[in-house]
Amino acid sequence: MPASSAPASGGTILDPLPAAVDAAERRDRLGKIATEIRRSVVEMIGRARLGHIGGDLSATDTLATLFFAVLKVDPGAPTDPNRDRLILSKGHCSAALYSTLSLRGFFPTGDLATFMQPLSALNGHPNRRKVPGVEANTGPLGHGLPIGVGSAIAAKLSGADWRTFVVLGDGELQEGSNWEAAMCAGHRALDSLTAIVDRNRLQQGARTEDTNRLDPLADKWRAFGWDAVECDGHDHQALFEAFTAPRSGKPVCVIANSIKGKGVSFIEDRVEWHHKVPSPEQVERALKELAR
Ligand SMILES: Cc1ncc(C[n+]2csc(CCOP(=O)(O)OP(=O)(O)O)c2C)c(N)n1
Repeated sequence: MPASSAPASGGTILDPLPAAVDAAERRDRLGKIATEIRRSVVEMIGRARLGHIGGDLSATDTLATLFFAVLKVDPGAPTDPNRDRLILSKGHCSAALYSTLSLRGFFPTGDLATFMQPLSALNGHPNRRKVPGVEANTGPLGHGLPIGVGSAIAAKLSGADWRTFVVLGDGELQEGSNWEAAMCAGHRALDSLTAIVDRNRLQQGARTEDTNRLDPLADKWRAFGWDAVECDGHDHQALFEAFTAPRSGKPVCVIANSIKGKGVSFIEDRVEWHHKVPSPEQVERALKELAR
């Protein structure tokens, strides 16, 4: 287990990384945190018999890097006006977000066992009024980036230096609202805004490039007035560097090349695991592969 401390509310929280760690230690510690998040996702979905396991596991390293090494957030003050904002636009991957928030200390890890249960705050799609650390209600694809643009405009108008990050699915980019938002962000030079595309090349039921081709994806963002960089979406150091590069006067899109289902061999890059649920035996196998 990575460095941890026990919250007053019970369960285990993991400590964020200090700013001064070197690249090797950052990789090591974020890798261990990501394993904990993945284990939690598998357990939650296995218990609830519902969820979107493939997309949860592909976005895990992005969420781990953001919440444990990049975002200026305080779980004790989740609505601090000066906090950075993270919007999970691919809201169907709520299990990864809840696991990350909880392990970071936003709410007790014991609550994760209520995922999808009647009256639980941990619904299939995140709700900002129910869950500390959730910045926007998402689930209907195509809404997170427009909300993120509004957030970045607000920061700019008030002269504040907090940042907004939006995690998008690649299939989600087929929603036209993303491109209206991208055009607006480019026009307004919203350089406090970072969009991250979880580029796992699968969507629901098919490959993105067979459904509605996205490539050349970086060029599309650049044409809308953004900087665009590509990196390995499972390399924590590469993600860290992409998320913390100096501001350039333009919004930034990080295309995080990822594998849907990353970390569990029989789930990786298989279209049926968009929202297939592992059997109890498969949960056991997955947890063995995700050994600490
Ligand atoms: C507007 C809208 N249409 C359809 C859906 C149903 N839906 C949920 S996830 C998904 C596929 C999303 O693919 P992608 O963005 O690539 O996510 P990932 O593969 O990373 O899970 C679809 C079509 C939805 N949530 N919202």
